[in-house]
Amino acid sequence: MNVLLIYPEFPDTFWSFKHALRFIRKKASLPPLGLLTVASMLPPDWPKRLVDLNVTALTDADLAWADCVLVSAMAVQRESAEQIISRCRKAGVRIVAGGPLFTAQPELFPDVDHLVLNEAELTLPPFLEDLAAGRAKHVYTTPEYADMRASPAPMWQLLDLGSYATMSVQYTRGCPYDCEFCNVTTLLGHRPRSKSAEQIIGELDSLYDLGWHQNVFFVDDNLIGNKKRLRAELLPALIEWRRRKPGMAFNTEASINLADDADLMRELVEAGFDAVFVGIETTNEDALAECNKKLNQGRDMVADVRRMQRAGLQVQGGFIVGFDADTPSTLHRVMDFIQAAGIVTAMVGLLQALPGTRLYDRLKKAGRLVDRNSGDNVDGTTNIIPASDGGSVRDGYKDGMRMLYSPKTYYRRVRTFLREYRLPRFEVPWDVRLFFRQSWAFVMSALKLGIAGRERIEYWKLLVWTVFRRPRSFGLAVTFAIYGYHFRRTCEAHLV
Ligand code: B12
Repeated sequence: MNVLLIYPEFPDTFWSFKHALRFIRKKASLPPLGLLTVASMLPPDWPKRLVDLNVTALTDADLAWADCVLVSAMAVQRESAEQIISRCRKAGVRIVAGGPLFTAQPELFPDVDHLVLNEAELTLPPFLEDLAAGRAKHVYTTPEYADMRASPAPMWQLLDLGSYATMSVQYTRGCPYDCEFCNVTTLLGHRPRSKSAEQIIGELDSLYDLGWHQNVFFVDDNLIGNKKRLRAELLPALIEWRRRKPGMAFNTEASINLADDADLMRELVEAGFDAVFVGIETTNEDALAECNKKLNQGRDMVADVRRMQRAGLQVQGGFIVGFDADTPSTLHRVMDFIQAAGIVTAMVGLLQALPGTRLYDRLKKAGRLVDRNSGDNVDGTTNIIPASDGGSVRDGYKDGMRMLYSPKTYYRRVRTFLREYRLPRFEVPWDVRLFFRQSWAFVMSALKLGIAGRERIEYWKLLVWTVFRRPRSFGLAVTFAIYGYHFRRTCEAHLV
């Protein structure tokens, strides 16, 4: 059975990093980890190929080669996924689909032959068994959650590693909290389930052996969901591992209470983490209560962010506006917070209700949903019909985002961050390819942003400031300049 694994294209959005990737001559920011994991669960003797549409085109020859196509997607990739499905139908290839988009809304995909939903560790084996016996069904689903210790290492060999900016691994799934808008707990449950430290070290080893010595994203919903296990098992193993295999820098996602634990922050940095995405959501206490984000209530979150930055962790923040409890001033307060805390990468989204969430069910019952949502919470659209005041937050959203990423505001924020940040001292072995890529990115940024760009004054001001005040952070300053260009392009061109 020739199996073609296809990953649909991401639209040009905040998280696509498309405009930034050109500077480092990469095509995609992250690999399709779900498909690579599923590939490892298929019979070893089936020939397998991967087509990630973010990296390469899908050709008719690819489809002619395939006996079976496996598609994975999240909601934001829906349009591209629909096109793939229709091409497969025309080519007469059997289609199997799974991942968050299909798990949340299987009824939208009657043309898919087999919807293998939830976690493949549980639903793929019965499907494969039925397929072999010639009685494969249309839908495979389960109310159970998988044991991560039985989850195989992703099949990295299918990737063209050089096309990606970052690799990813997954230590845990699930999150102990219960925020009303989040899809994670519906898909993956409240009890964090983890792989063993040996599994993660094995995955990192195989990436290292394939020549990957750069960034790795731990795509956990909340890495610190089970702190005890993290500190007892994974972190000591990572600290020991990087003594032998230096170079890789890690980033991840965690809840704000990370800032309460100085030892944990120190150990994370020692283990190689230098950045963390935190769901801060809003500074409006009423909105935090509305969405049940209890953890963030009653805190001084600027102080929290600073503690993490001083410990050596860059904080990237997720923010949401458009809650019923929001008022016209909410957006400005959130933006003031972002500036004060020096959160360079701040994803400020309009509240959307994703199918499968408690928010979706509540608003559906109240008759407050419109038909379709884009799945991209940073494009200025929403499927929620506003309560009376919410409308005014939305009216200001577009201008607010443009302001947040305007050169003056953005570069000032970068300086605020660099002032606070204690850059960890990682040993990075000399790598000629990395050196050329970084040099190329610097030259390109100097030409595109420093000479041709409308941010030219801010760009040079930042670099000169960094050379004198934070010389070790020079590379980071160039990276931020490039990110800023991407965010600005996205805000200007794609906010609808
Ligand atoms: C990494 C990640 C990203 C990366 C994507 C990188 C990439 N190339 O895929 C980035 C940072 C770009 C991203 C962005 C966004 N993301 Co995201 N992301 C994740 C995250 C944290 C991990 C995904 C992952 O790699 N998981 C590990 C693999 C092993 O799991 P998996 O893909 O789910 O695969 C398993 C099953 O789903 C299944 N499976 C998957 N594919 C297939 C295919 C077949 C054929 C079969 C049989 C089975 C199967 O088997 C696998 C093993 O069990 C998830 C949360 C999560 N825990 O999954 C959110 C998640 C997928 N993201 C989500 C969202 C909403 C977004 C954003 C809109 C912003 C946001 N609020 O986070 C943007 C949209 C992108 C854009 N605007 O361009 C939602 C998706 C909801 C939905 N219904 O689609 C999730 C679930 C998080 C959430 N808060 O709800 N994201």
